[in-house]
Amino acid sequence: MKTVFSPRHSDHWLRYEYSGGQAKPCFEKPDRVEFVKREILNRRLGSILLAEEFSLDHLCAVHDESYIRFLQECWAQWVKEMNPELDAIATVFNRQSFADHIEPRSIEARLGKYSADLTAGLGPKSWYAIEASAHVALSGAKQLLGGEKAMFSLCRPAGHHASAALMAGYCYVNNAAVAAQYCLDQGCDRVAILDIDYHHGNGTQSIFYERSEVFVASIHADPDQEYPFYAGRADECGALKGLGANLNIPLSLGTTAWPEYQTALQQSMDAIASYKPDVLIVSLGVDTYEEDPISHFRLSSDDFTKIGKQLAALDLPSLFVFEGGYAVGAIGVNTVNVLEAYSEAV
Ligand code: OKP
Ligand code: ZN
Repeated sequence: MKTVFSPRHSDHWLRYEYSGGQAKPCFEKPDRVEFVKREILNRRLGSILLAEEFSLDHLCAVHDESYIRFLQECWAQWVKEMNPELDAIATVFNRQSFADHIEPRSIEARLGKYSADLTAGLGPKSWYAIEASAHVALSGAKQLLGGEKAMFSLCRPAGHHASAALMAGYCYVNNAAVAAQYCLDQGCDRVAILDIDYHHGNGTQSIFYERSEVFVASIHADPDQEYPFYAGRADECGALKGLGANLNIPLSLGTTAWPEYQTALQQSMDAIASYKPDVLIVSLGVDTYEEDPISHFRLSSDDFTKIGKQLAALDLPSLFVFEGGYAVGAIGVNTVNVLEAYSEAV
């Protein structure tokens, strides 16, 4: 399996993340994808291609133009109005609707308008990494439509918490959604997205919630007890034309190990098989790992091999898009275990 990568990912890094009333060093750091890249080379998974450039239109096909403009302009405005020594991060949120139609002037107000929470900030060059990450996903999709059986887009930053006009949970542009929309624009009739990151892919769900051409399935920690908290319940099945095209499988924190996970994976695969998509996009997070520092599932490194093998049974052209995973010592092994087992089984 070939991988697409961009060195520009390292333009994005933040000083702190906030949780439990505290500023802490970031779990989401540039090392993550460097470790994955190294393991791909060590295990000879396949060649590593550099991302191609794409028009911004592909990002605006799933995101509001005003939001993309905000991502581009944020840092320069933050430097003028706030403190260039600190990360650009929201402090106020519009939870009423009086000014919803207004593009705010000040950067504090714009940050609040386009942030769902305090888990996504911007640094001096973050936009360049965000754009490159979307290009990594688009390049993978292009290769797939060009005839590759499977591709890995080694995206960073991740995307699955980003919705049409909100950044959240380390995510800015929804790379998997951009790739899915690209596949439709290039002639696919139906695309399935399977999100196996530990956290619910609330951004992806919201982008396609009312549409039938994209089936979205997610297996994740029960939002009753885990981020993103406000989405990911089993009764969220899609709406309007998208009714029936969204599947959530929440699993319990602490107790979910391979037997429970395998059953959920098979259930999501059966639903995808009956949807009969032209292509499958897998939002691949490996934060389901037992030693992940922010997550609470119990998958072992060997279980990731089983995931790859099981997914191969769908026998669909598949684009793997990288999402989360924070146990950097094992992030490469776990990710390549999925991809290698998939390649060997198809
Ligand atoms: C991104 B991805 C809650 C802290 C929230 C944000 C997690 C973002 C995960 N106590 N942490 O899906 O791996
Ligand atoms: Zn995650």
